[in-house]
Amino acid sequence: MPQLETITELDFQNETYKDAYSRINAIVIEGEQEASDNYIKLGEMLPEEREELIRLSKMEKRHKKGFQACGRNLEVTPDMDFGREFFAKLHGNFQKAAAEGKLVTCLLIQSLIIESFAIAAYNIYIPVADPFARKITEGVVKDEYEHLNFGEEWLKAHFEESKAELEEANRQNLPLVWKMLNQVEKDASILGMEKEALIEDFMIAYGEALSNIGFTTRDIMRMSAYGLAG
Ligand code: Y39
Ligand code: FE
Ligand code: FE
Ligand code: FE
Repeated sequence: MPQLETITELDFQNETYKDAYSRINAIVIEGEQEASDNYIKLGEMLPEEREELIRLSKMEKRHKKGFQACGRNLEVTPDMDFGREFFAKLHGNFQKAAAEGKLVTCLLIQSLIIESFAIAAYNIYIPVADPFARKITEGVVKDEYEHLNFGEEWLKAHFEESKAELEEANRQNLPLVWKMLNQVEKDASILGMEKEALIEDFMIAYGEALSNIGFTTRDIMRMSAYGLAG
C-alpha cells in the first residue's frame, strides 16, 4: 500500500516541521548518548565481552554525532530537556538493574527493547528524511542490527538461566515503549512517520529477537501483550 506521506512533499524548512524535529532529534541524540553509556556499563558487568561492548559504545557515540549534524543541517536546536524526559523511566530502570547486578535485565532493556525501537524508528524515517539525514540514518541503522544481534547471541547462549528474568524485565519495560510512542505520535507524524508503522516494525524486530533467543511463539504472544492494553 503506497504511503501518502512519501508522496506528499515534506518541507524541511517549514516551522511546523522544524518544531517537531527539535523534539525527535533530541530524543535520538539523547538515546544514542544513553546507549553509549549503557554499553560501557554492560562492559563492566560482562568483563569477558568488555572490548566488544566498548566498541559498541563508540559506535553509539558516532551515531550521536551524526544526528547532531542532522539537526544543525536543518538549523534546528534539539530540545534536550524533552529528550531526557522521554527516556527517564527506561533509563531509571536500566540504572536500577545495573546497580542490582541484573545483567539480563540490562541486556533486555538496551540490546533488545531500545535497539528494536531504534531499528523501527530509523527504518521508518529513512524514506521520509531530508537527503542529508537519510544518508546518516542509513549508515546508523546497519549498526543497530549488530547491537541487537549482540544481545540476542548472549541471551541465546544463556537462555535457560535467563528466561525468568527476561519475562519479568519484559513485563516491567515493554509498557514504557507504548507510552513513549504515544508521547511522540504527533511529532513523528509531522515528520512523515506513522505510529502504526513504528509499532509494526518494533514488534517484528523485538519478536524476531525473542524467537532467536529461544522463546516459543506462544511465549512471544504472551510477552508482546504486556502494555498494549495500558
Ligand atoms: O541503540 C541505539 O542507538 C538507540 C539509542 C537509539 C534509540 C533511538 C530511539 C528513537 C526513538 C525515536 C522515536 C521517533 C518516532
Ligand atoms: Fe545507535
Ligand atoms: Fe541509534
Ligand atoms: Fe544501538
